Amino acid sequence: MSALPALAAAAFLFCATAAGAATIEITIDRLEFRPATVTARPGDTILWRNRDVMDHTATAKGKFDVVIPAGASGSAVVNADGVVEYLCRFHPNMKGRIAVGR
Ligand SMILES: [Cu+2]
Repeated sequence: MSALPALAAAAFLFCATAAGAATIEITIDRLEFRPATVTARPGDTILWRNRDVMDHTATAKGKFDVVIPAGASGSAVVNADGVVEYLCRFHPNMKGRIAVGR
């Protein structure tokens, strides 16, 4: 998807300017987000690595919609406090949760 380089660039710029922001990695393996629940701070980047042979998404309505191609990765920055529930649009049984707090 053409949005991925832009996202990666945005993430890079953010990391270069925001001291203390972290990157939280989530692996997608056999139709599961692992770990399914993570905690983050506002400004952190969530990085999904897809080990499956099929594409997935990480989609939270109104927040982010990241396509993660087979064997590749994708990322999104979480900004607001609160719990973000997301799923894969292609496999709605795949669910994850990001608890964002300070
Ligand atoms: Cu999927």
